[in-house]
Amino acid sequence: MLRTVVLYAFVVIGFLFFCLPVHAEQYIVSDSNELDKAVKAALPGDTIVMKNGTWKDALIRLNGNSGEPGKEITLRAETGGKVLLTGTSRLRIGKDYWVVDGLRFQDGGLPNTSYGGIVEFRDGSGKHANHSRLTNTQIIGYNPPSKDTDYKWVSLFGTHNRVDHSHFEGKNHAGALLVVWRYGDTDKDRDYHQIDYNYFGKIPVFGKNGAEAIRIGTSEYSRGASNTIVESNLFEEANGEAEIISVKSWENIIRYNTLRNSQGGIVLRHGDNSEVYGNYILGGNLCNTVGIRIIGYGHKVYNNYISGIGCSYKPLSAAIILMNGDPKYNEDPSRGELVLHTYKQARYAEIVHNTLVNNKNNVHIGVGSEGYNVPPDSITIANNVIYGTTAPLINLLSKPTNMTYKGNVMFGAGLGITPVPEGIVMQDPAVAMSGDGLFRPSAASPVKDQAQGSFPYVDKDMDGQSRDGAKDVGADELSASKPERAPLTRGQVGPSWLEAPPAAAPAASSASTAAVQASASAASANSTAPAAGLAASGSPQATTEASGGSGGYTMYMASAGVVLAGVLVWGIGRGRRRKGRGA
Ligand SMILES: [Ca+2]
Ligand SMILES: [Ca+2]
Repeated sequence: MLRTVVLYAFVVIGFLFFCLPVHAEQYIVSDSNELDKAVKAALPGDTIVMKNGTWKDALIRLNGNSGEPGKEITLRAETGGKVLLTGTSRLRIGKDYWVVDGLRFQDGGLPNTSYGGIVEFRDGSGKHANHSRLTNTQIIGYNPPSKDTDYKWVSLFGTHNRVDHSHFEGKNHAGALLVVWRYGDTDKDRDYHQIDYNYFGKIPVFGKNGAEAIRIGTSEYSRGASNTIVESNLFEEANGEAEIISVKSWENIIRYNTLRNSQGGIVLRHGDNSEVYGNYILGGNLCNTVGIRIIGYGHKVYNNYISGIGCSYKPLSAAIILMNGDPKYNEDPSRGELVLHTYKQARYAEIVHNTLVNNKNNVHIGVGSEGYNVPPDSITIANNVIYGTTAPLINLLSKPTNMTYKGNVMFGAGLGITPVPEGIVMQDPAVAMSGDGLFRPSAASPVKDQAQGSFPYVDKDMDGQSRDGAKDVGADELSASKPERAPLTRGQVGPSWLEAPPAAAPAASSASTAAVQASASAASANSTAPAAGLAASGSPQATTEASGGSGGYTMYMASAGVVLAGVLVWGIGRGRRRKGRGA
């Protein structure tokens, strides 16, 4: 009887105990010493709060415990944007399941390469972070004294890390801004990083290679999959060099990004089987702007809207560029020494359902330096709308082999291929500028329902609207359903604490018959809330977290649990003894 009562009490109180919110400690720190102590002490679910103010020359090393799935350890600013990291301050995330939230790097820069980069997802060589996250953070003009000093602003190591809702502006020196580092090409070397809802802005022309906004891999490890996703980022005046996003590995996804007035493009430089879709590339008629440049095998390029590319004829400034291969390229060790740094042949790409409108240069096929004479092969160009006034719409700089054209509608200038191949119809697509500044087909457009062939992965359009049974040619499906996305504005990306400048009004609208799609979606992008104000406390000691109940109460419940466990053990022991006596 007593045992039953004890067990019943245990079940009831134990149930209450486990229903309580998970207790988490909060450490409030005001200098680097306190921060280091808190890092050592923090356990899964805990939060370290950096007090508002200026932190000069701080080296933040997150090298204590790892968090756990759903119980990450968070390092955050007391108030988003109010923790100012200056001088040579930098951050090393060296453990798994950490979240860094709300920091601001400004009024600083690293004097030379011995400092490493600004943010690294590792704490020293080989000590990589996994499943960790940098969010809501800003790095502004954190430049070295000499523009030739090469360091990265964010280096991703490990796997499954995320950089999101952050703001990067004003990088003027050598070195890609954000890099995914790879060390092998096997299945174990897949990265699975996510880079999303960030702002990349005001990167001045650097004048040579090595000033990409994002680079995924290197030629050395370009024969394996990274599986990195770059999505919903906004690039404005990211003019560093010809490659804004440089893909140098297999199986990456580049989608839903907006590139605006940026003198470069999305470049599939190395590796195979990447997908580039649903991007808005708006070149503003600037010189050296690029849409998507393709090298390697098996890429899918679809639902992209590309406009305003180029100012005059340049082979390397066009909406879509298919490069020639270098005959010296060799990725097969059985055929001799590896030569990976040069150009692989472009093969098997599917370039479908894109809309190219008002570009100076549209499609360039077979671009390459002297001696790069392996032309694109087995490329499919299908269901694209090209509307432009500069001839030729397709410029064959080398003669490709085994081209497939299907269902394309092109108009406005000479095609550049005679006779016009089957699969290209020279016909006015009847596009007009819509209220959102994008050229869209009218309801009476001949592109409606006229797509050819089966491309099952194109099940949505550039707006995120479903394709109907008879797909429209181009990136846009005429649809009455609510669009999921539109070209990104600054208010949709970057830190939640950062006030976006007022969005520029879209270009003056001309008469449009596609008004049904004019309303741009304003899907809220920011998923992280700004750090709430905290009670002032200079102590690095653990304080209690508002959502976790009082520490005293937690302590009481923990004690109660221990007592109950003791009672249970006692009860079970009695039961065993009874059984023993009866045997
Ligand atoms: Ca349709
Ligand atoms: Ca649509």
